[in-house]
Amino acid sequence: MSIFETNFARENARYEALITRPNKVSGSYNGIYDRYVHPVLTAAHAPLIWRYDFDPASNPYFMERLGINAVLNSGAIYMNGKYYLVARVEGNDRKSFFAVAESESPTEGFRFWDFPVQLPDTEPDETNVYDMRLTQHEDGWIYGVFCSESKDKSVNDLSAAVAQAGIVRTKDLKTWERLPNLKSKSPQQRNVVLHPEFVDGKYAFYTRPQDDFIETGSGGGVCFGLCEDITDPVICTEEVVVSPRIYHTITESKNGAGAVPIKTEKGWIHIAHGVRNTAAGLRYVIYVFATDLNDPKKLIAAPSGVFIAPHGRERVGDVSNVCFTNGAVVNEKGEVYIYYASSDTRVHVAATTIDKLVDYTFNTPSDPLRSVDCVKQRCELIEKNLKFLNK
Ligand code: M1P
Repeated sequence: MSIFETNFARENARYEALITRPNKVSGSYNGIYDRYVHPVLTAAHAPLIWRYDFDPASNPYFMERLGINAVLNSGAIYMNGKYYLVARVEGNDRKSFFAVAESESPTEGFRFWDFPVQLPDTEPDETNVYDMRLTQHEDGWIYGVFCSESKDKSVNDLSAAVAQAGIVRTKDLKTWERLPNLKSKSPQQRNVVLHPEFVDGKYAFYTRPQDDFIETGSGGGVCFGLCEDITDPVICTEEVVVSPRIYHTITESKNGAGAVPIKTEKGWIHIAHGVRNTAAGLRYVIYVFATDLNDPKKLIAAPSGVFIAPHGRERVGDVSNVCFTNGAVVNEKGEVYIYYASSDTRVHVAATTIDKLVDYTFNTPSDPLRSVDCVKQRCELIEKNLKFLNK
């Protein structure tokens, strides 16, 4: 066999073994959700036809020509009995793009379609796109809201950038119509999510106003605003804070909406991310809050602290100490699958149910915000437990 044939056969076999590898629940337990042992998507899940030139004449060593650096923050949707992830795929060139991976199982077997999403090129200054949230809206469209990043030409700083919310819509995840970027009063927007239902007859967005590309500055947290016309998307109301940044909590530095809110009998459940600063840099964790069914800007539950934090090998990657989600699905059995990326490098899944998520959201105590009160809160739990143990 030629070098090409040997390398091609080996890599093809490795790829198929990876895609068909069974996944299983990991040993860690909290009663809230199950983590899975293997990531569901990694850079190695990128099809070989995306990366290698398959022509032995032009690629005698079967050398990678267009490498993939990471597969991360993934939108998710459950349709017609199948699970679809619209992942952020980052090439070795640092540019991200979107690609659809499909599986009949929520926890394993995700295989990318042959071609990545080819977005209509309507924003000439746009350099990078990432982190699509997929909303199955009651108007019949599936919307993808993502970060559209451009260089900030107004300042003399090579890395200055502007983040806006790009919007596309589709019926089949194959043909995508691009709509104008969302306009709001904030100079920058990232982590914008479209609510799945009309509110007061209007489209409703969870936004994250920010003064700067990285720092949210005066931005008070995850906000909510309405939009009359999705084809000319402008936030026409005040952006009111739904889930605030709070001193000495997991949202102190910033936070952002994550998965599209999940409708339950008790309220809309939001799975978001919160960020705090540390000597080792920013630490991103996933947290949960709930809003009112009839008024989704009204916070009705805020379980204390972290829902998912990076564990073990999840803690290391291109941007270490990060857990981030922009996609979760619910199937007809009431099972919930939360797709979260670790350290901006690969995508994992955590599985729970609507019942457990509701229990967690509405029965986990909220953060008392001061150590002395946290101790009181914990002592109450201990006293209650000791009574149960008859001590
Ligand atoms: O690197 C961590 C995350 O940083 C950004 O999130 P935020 O806007 O809240 O800082 C996003 O760019 C996200 O893609 C990334 O995972």
